[in-house]
This record gives sequence, structure tokens and C-alpha cells, in this order.
Amino acid sequence: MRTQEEIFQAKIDAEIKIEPKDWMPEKYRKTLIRQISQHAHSEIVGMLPEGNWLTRAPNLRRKVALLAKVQDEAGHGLYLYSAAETLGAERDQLTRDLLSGKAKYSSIFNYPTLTWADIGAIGWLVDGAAIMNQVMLCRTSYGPYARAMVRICKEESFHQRQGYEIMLTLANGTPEQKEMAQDALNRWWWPSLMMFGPSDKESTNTAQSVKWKIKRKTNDELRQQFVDISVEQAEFLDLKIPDPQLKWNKKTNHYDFGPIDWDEFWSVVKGNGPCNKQRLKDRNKAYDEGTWVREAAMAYAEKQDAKKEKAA
Ligand code: FAQ
Repeated sequence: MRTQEEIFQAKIDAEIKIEPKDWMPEKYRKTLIRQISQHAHSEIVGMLPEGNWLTRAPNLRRKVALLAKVQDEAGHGLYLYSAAETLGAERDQLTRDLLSGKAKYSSIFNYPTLTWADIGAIGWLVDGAAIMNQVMLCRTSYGPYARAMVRICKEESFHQRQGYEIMLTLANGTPEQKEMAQDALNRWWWPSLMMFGPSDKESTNTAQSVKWKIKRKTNDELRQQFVDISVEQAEFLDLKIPDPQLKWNKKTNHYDFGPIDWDEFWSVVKGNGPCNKQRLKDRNKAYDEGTWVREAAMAYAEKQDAKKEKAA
């Protein structure tokens, strides 16, 4: 007789999606809650660096596009929190963990947006890296997560294009504008590579997550794919990727690239990046200031329920 674990793994191997009411190993459930909630938190905190430029966008068209993008990120966070709830997670608890600094979110959002070109670089590189990772998640083994990712990826691809278009405009602008685009690329390149997580040798979760098809590719595989695509995009912009070791390797058919500063990565993950404290402070402020909205919404919902009960 096969064990429940064996039946579960056979379903995964046969590409049958796991749905909320299906039996699943406790560790599979916990891994998904961890990853999906970290992902949701990243979308929510990720609104802050770009939100910083909403009032300073250079024209109305740029402002409308950026507003739409930042709003999309909020929506992504909400789909993802809902997906985590299907696994039994409590949304309030997830929010508390983010606000207290206990929960992780992507390292990338702890870097500052110093100039308008940073908005271009985020769209191009950060959304570009996010898509690279999220396209594989459209085929992740847990049904609600996979379905949420399909819509998220469509929106992310608009985000990536709006960012690249900003970079293209700046790169073809005045020498000062081109320099601004280059400076943004210099500052965002390495943190974007770090977004994919530690190297496969150091990654604690990848092997099991790949076996369960939560992840379809490893951190290093995705990072390499991202480098290969980005080099050509940078060439088209006539900008230089800040890596003297970047070189096409005929044998592997990939670009070789220089070493990543993992000390910097872990320092940011542990809360010591340039903006970690500011990000948590801003999220806490937004949460506190939104208390009356949540209370009003709950009071309205209770009133509606009471009306329905009376009518029944
Ligand atoms: N930052 O064993 P692994 C976006 C942690 S969304 C912070 O390799 P795993 C959209 C990891 O949690 C961007 N921590 O872990 C947007 C683990 O710690 P734990 C977010 C990181 O889970 C754009 C430990 O290191 N995307 O950008 C990071 O198998 C623009 C060991 O790592 C997702 O979340 C990091 N970069 O692989 C929004 C996608 N990397 O939990 C606004 C879904 C690793 O054991 C504006 N997530 N860690 O204590 C994933 O695919 C995976 O979770 C990885 C990490 C690939 C991020």
C-alpha cells in the first residue's frame, strides 16, 4: 500500500495541481505559506520606492502609468494573501508579522529611488527579474498560487515595458539624461541579481521545492537566464552593465558574470539595508492611518449581515 506522501508525490509528478482541500504534507503547506506570504509582502513593500516618485513624475503620461503600476502591485499583494489564506494562514497574522519586522520580503525594496531614472531601472530590471521568476510560478504545483500568477505576470509585463521605455527615452535624451540612466543601472544591477536568492549551493529550500514543483527552476538557473536577456537589452540602450567580468562564454552559450556580494545580500535580508527601517516605518504608518477605513468597512459588513438575517 502506498503512503499518503507517495500518493501526493505521484500527483505532483503527474502534473496534477494540488487544491486547498487535498491532502498535503505539513511541510509543503508551510513552505507555500512562507513563500507566498513573503511574495505578498514584497508586492506591498514594493509600492514604496516607486510611490516616492508619484508626485514628481516628469509628465502626466508618466504619472498615470506609474499610478497604474503601483496600484497593480497592491492588487498582486491581495491575490497572494488570498492564496495564502486557502492554506489556512490568517491574513491579520501575516500583516502583523510584516509590520513587526518578523517576516521577510524581497531584499530589492530596501534600496532608495534617488532619481527618476530609478523608476525606469526598477521597471526594466526589478520587474524583469520578477517576471523571470514568476513565469515559472504560473506552473507551480499549488493551484491557487499558479492561477494568481497568470494574471500577475500579464501585469508585470506591462510594468517591465513601461520601465524599459523610460530607460530608452533617457538613454536617447541629453548627455545628462543618459548619464542618469547609466547611474541607475549601476546602482540597481547587482541588487537585481540578488533578488533571485542565494546560490543553489547556499539555498536551503530549493531542492525540496523543486521536488514538489513549487519552484520549477533553481535560483542560479533563473539568475543566468536574467543576465543573458538583460545584456542584449542594455546593448540596445547603449548602456554599460557595471560588471567588468561579464563575458560571452561560447562553451556554455551563456554570459559569465562577476561575483555577487553575498555579505551585502545577507545584511539587507537581516534588516540592515539602506532603507529597511524606513520601509517598516512607512508600512506601520499606513496601517495605523488606515485603521478607521478597516473599522468602517467591518461595521458596514456587519450591518449588511444583520439586515440579511432579519430578512431571512
Ligand atoms: N530577499 O532557500 P532560498 C516583485 C531568503 S516580487 C529576501 O533560496 P526560496 C514585484 C528566503 O526567503 C519579488 N530574502 O529560499 C514587484 C529564505 O529564507 P527563509 C518577490 C530572500 O524561498 C516589482 C532564505 O533566503 N518575488 O518584485 C531573498 O526557495 C516592482 C534562503 O533562500 C517572490 O517572492 C531575497 N531576494 O527562494 C513589486 C517570488 N531570496 O524563508 C513592486 C516568489 C531568498 O527560509 C515593484 N518567491 N531569501 O527564512 C520565490 O520564488 C522564492 O521565495 C525565492 C527564494 C526565489 C525568492
